[in-house]
Amino acid sequence: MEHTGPGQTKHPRLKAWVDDMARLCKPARIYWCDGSRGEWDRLCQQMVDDGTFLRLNPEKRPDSYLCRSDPLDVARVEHRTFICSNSRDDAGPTNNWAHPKEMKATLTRLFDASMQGRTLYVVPFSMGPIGSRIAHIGVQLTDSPYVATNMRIMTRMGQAVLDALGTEGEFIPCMHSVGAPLAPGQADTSWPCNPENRYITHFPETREIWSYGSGYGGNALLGKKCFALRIASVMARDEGWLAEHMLIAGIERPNGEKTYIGAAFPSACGKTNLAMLVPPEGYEGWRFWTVGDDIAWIKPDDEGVLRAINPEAGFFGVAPGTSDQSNPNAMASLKANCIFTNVALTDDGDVWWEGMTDEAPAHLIDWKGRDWTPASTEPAAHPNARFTAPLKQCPSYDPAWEDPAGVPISAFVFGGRMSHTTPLVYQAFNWGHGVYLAATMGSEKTAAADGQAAVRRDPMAMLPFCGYNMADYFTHWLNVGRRLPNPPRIFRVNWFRKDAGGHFIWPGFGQNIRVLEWVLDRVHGRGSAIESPFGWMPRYSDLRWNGIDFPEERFTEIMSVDRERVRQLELGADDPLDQFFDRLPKEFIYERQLLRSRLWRSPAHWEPQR
Ligand code: TSX
Ligand code: MN
Repeated sequence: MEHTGPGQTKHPRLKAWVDDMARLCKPARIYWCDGSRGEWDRLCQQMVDDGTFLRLNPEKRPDSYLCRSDPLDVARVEHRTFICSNSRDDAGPTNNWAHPKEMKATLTRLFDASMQGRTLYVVPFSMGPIGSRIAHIGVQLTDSPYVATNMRIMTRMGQAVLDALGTEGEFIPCMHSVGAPLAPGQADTSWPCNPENRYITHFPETREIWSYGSGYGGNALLGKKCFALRIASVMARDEGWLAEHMLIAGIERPNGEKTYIGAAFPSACGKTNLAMLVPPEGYEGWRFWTVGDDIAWIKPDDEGVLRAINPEAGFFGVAPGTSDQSNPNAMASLKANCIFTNVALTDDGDVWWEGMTDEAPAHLIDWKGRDWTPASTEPAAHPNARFTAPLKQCPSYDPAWEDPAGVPISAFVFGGRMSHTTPLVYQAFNWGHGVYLAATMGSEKTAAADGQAAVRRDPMAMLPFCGYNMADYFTHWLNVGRRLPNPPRIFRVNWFRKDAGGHFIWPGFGQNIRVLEWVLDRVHGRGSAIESPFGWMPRYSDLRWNGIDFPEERFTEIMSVDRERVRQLELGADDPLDQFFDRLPKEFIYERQLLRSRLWRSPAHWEPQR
């Protein structure tokens, strides 16, 4: 097999593995990536020539590309995602499971000659700053140049990683094929994939990833959800650290005090917007710093301080809804050097998506390549259309985002979208209570009809991303806190409370910093609070209201608790913890009883007093 490409390694085990896999996949050639600018240019040009990429107007979006996927390959495929541990119970009730031997047999059959007629790209990548004690290396073999170019933005990719691996460094092997071999003379498509036969598989015991049939997002950029969350969560359990679905942000007060938080939200809660928050009027002199918008690797240091790195180097964000109003820092990050997938194309060679501007352009090419006008019935961009952008282009990027030591985490914030049953903010009584709050968090399905929106439980926003039994994951969280002399404080937030008229009560976005200021006050032992059935809550006077007109009645409304409604939701017939009964930590049984007794007290309607 012909090895090409500038990437150089002296790692015999890596070379042997690549040769083995090439013998299985039978690509036309092997290309070792070095991650250089010249390589990026060549791969992008090649995809432009093939019709996979469209070069955007260099005056509007320099060095940026539009890519349209197959309409059948537009999102992560959770029903085709498997955790292949030896025991089914180690995957737990919330993961698809397959026996590793059987899955390997299936995959070996599928990968056999799967790369025929294509190039096998060797993509060495580091999750986290190269050399950091919290970082880890992976090598992805893929037949998708789209994946190779996205990985250059999303990770530290190329020769520096091969150098760091040396002759015997550890790496996570990540196999990926779009599952569309080319017979001799067969014409390629612009987005090869295999929608009928997709497998996103994880082997937690041997720490391998095999992905087949999809070229999209988390199915294909294996450093992200597959490695940094599913496999890393297993490594973290075994080694005493945390791999979390969290943004990392630093909040700096005018006096220079800087405090870092990790925050977890289920999808459709505006996590990327919060990661890039812009302080509003009344917060002059405050700075908000972005370390990461999606994933945090968090490890105790020698002093017992939790230190966090962002394992990624870019944003793979949902485009629709992103605008200069909702997230100006994201919009600024997208000015150049980006890949846009499944967005619409404007007549002057730029991108557009729903929510970017108040008014849609008079004419567009939609994400399927068809003419589009505001009269069209379908959206111009796919609702899961994405941008891939370098983190360094974000105006709010933290100077410490590449610090190999990581940043010290003082608070964990857990949020969801709850119209009625969760107050704006409250603090857990202690670590164990906080882990219980995080484990029972949920979010309303936005698509649900009026009235009682169904709550989708998503513990720690990790439901689709934990590589082992979620009940064991709860136990691991409890254990991590027990070993820390001063564990981070834990908070629940909810930006999405609605009034009787169905309107959002809280203005959200930049105003959320008022809530975070109280969080910081609590962390530093300054802020005052009152006890509620849920936890410690701020009174109206505990938040700062300069620069905004938000009356006390509205605050009371947003902090109130209808005990019966919460009882129905949290302790009713379908208790979210019941499915984990056999492995549930004992502490959770106590927390559930304590919550029950607090909710049973009168008055039925709890609200904060002055
Ligand atoms: O991202 C959001 N955040 C977090 C921002 C830092 N969104 C966007 C929706 C999620 C994809 C929000 N939407 C937030 C929020 O805090 N809050 C809301 C609800 C809301 C929407 C509009 C208004 C107020 C609240 N007001 C006006 O549009 C004028
Ligand atoms: Mn995510």
